[in-house]
Amino acid sequence: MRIGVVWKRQWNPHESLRDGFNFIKARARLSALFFGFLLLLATYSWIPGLHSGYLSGTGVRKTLGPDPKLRVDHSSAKPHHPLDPLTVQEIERVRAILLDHEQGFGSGSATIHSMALDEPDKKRVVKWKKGNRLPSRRAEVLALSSGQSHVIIVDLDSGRVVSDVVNPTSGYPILTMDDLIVASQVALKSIEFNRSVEARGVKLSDLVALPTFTGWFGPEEEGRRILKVQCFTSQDTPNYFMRPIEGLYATVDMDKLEVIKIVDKGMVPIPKAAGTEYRYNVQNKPVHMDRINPISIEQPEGPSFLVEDGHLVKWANWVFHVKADHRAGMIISQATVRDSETGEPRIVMYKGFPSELFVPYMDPGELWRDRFRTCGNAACAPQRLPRNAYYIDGVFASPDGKAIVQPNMICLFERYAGDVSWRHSEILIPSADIRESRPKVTLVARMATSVGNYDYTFDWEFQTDGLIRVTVAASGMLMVKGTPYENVDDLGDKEDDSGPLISENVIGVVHDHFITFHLDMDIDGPMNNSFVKVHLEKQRVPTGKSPRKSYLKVKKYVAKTEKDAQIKLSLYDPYEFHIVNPNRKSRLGNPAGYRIIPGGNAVSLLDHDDPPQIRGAFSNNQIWVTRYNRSEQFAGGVLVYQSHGDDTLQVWSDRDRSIENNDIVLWYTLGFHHIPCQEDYPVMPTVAASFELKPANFFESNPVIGVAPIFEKDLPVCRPSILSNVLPAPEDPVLSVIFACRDDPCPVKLNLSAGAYRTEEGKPLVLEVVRKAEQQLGNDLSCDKGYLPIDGLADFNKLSAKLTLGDDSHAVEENRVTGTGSLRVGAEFLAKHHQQRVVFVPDPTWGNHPFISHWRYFRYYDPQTRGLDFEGMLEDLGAAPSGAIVVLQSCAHNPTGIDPTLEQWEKIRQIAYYPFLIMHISGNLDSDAQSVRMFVADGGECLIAQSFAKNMGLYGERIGALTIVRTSQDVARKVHSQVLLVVRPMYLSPPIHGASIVTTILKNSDMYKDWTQLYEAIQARGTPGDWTHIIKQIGMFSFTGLNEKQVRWMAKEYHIYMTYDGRISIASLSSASTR
Ligand SMILES: [Cu+2]
Repeated sequence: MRIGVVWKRQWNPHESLRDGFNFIKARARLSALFFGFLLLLATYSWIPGLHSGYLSGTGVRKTLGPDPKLRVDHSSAKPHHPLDPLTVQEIERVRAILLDHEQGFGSGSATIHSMALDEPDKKRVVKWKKGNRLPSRRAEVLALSSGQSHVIIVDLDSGRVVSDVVNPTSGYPILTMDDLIVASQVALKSIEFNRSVEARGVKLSDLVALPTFTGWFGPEEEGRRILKVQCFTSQDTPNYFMRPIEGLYATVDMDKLEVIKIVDKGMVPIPKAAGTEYRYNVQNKPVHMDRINPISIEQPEGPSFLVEDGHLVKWANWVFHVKADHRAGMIISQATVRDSETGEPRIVMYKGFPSELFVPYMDPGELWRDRFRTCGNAACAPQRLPRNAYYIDGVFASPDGKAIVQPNMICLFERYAGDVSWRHSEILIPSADIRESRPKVTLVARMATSVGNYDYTFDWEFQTDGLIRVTVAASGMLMVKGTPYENVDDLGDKEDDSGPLISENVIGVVHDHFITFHLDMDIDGPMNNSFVKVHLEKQRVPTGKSPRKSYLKVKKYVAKTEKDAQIKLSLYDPYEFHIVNPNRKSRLGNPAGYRIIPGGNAVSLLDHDDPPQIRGAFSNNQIWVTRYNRSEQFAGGVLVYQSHGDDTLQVWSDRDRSIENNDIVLWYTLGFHHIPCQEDYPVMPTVAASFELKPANFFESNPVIGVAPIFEKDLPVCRPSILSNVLPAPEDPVLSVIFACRDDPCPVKLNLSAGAYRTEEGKPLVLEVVRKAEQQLGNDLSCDKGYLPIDGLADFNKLSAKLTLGDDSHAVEENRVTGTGSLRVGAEFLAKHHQQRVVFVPDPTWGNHPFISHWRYFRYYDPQTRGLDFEGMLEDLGAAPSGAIVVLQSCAHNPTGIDPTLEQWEKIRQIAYYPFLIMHISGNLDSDAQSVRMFVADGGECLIAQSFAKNMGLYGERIGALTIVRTSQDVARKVHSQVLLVVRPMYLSPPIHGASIVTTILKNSDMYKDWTQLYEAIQARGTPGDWTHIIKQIGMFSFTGLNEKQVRWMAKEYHIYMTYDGRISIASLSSASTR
């Protein structure tokens, strides 16, 4: 694995990689400026250093935690603890002091490569208690000036630079953002380099240039800071890592800003873009597995931990300090656990952090041989972690000394996965049913970081039994190499040494990962710690004493000096490794201790005289113990970039200082070999490795014996619903508009979706004739509230059929008409008794109309002409299978408002085999009903559904009528009996009130006249406005022609809601709302 980072000049961690990618492309098009780079062999560091941080310009940006309560105002933050990181104000003050100290910082000739708290002496920190004055605050600055690496100590209390020394060891400080940008720019200014890119058919606008860090390989590269720039193409993919331009790179002198060398080893096919996509929303690869239901840990009573003053974490029996660090990522300090007998806080570890990372690639080629250490300038990705998480920001300095806030860099959360801390079931005591167990709930401090091609997660997990587990997980993109071959069979004996073929033209280069942790263990105090090797030694049983031949015996060896503690792990020579405090004994006389328990691990097999291994020498052993030395923090040395390996853990340990009964530091190197395989393409599933720090005779007994189990009564009810597999219904175009409008807090909003008449005040309009009918019903004491028969009010059925078919209808006269209910009853009846189940509905139609599962659209609306697509309609209906049911709206088509002419109706009548007519009638009955009556006139059969919602304004009464016209009285009778069977399980007996109102109006000639002449009455009163829609209906709905996107935009920007097909109802408008 190698690590790379894609950077943008205006760096914003909230933007996705894709944004960065587009940015790169855009910038590349503009100026052939490329910000991608690959970070290799730099100092280990986890934040970017760039000029424009969050704090430049408009002021301090606050943390964007998921919980608004967690927001921190960094502009006024103050330190509370001696180990608290530099605050924004302190960073700005250091910057001001440096500007006074050295003019180069103002002119740009001196650059800040890192700035962090210069931690006070350990003794002072250990003595410090809350409420005491803080020890003087100091900053340590690593800067490059005139080609020399300066270590500058700034005292914030006195406002002075107290020391400025040139670092005596080899190497350079962490590269800055500008270094990386400049390296790309320098390479891309080279005509020769660009020509080589274009010769490969790669457009410069698709080019991603990544500066790759260089190692140190002797005199040729001595005395100058260099970077190598490698290229990828981003054509048709955000995953350019899988599309390397193999065999081409440029070496750049970072101080002279010139290309030293361009290497072009000839064309190697660039791997294809297909199959490299990994974004969920973009890829459409089928997933051949069942869906996993959403899962989450919830803490209804909130988290059990407390974060005091921003960095001090208190949880269960633990207290520790946590902070973000520009180089280590996350530092845990002063981890203290409470004694299980006395409650006394006991220090376990003074400081723990990942100290160095080493990733050698197994390709000795010139470009690849350098790629062996991947550290540096990683972007700490804003974390998307468990919902019960608490977030802590990082505050850092940019190369010009300005403060940068990295939000949500660290997160804390409690973890419980049903695991058991301890358990026992007792079966041999029959009288007692003993089943004891304790849950394993842990607290995790996590830092996740995007390091270009790789994403790393570092977890420090604290257990109540005193154990600390450290886990490193890596995922992301492999660094791959282009190859001409597409199949292993083509390779033959030409097999690439550097790794296996993992996709067509893609070699996954074999590499190792090593991460060395600095673990400053202070068991019960900083002094008096010893490192004990607890050896399991095989003993022979003396002949004849026992049938057993051998057994294992524990022998302890206390390491005297550092060389005694250079440990290479071996399964065949097993040891436990303890850090003990011989001065703190348990009641039984055992020294209090902690042991380090290695997890799966790997060792570096490179020769010790191989230059990468000289610099990565901290991986020579898996365990080291050194005498505490304030300056020995980073296992690869202060300056790692191009260093000669003269300041590593190996060098310090070889001093062989005494470590017995002293202040000592434990180092642990965790590693794995990585032989890539096909599953690592195009993105690698997470691999993880861990180790543990576990109490050994530290407590008097099991410290969690008295912890409460989890009681059922304390848990939230969380039972799977038998309906949990029900998928959410697709969005209903009308209902969702109504809900969206209802939930819109804007006081001025307009819902144009509902097609119901409204008064000026926006209230539903009640016709006067309806009021009159209700009064009459109210006064008629013979009216009761008894059940209606299943087929409803006989008068209502007859009158509504007459209304539809006309007074002189033959069908009515000949008793060929039956009916009750309306659309839904008709649909159910057809579903049960009609052979041909296919239903044709107009495209578009009202959302309730596709009422049977087998429905199809016929063409109706032509968006080009905004009129009827009559040709299309005839064509579709002509092709319908014999007996197909055709749903037709008799007039005032919903939602388009467009109707066929009478001539067109006649043609439709001739081909629509089985019409189900939806009747819209209004003031002008006879003309509205004309189309319907045409279908019945020649003795044809049909179903007619009519509603009294709109024409009488009886929306809430839910009153409608189904009229079924048959060819004979006999058929009509049989149909009627079956319709009743349909009705019975649906609603048994229809509601009485609406039917009574309608019947009253239709029976009473005066009221009937009032109703049918509503339009005339309005006109006679001189009511302003055009009321012709009452008689035409056409115009109540209007098709605006807006598409769904435009409709959503109208709702968002102007709070005007309409159905997503762009239909509006004129009836929803009033003079107030149109203002
Ligand atoms: Cu790897």
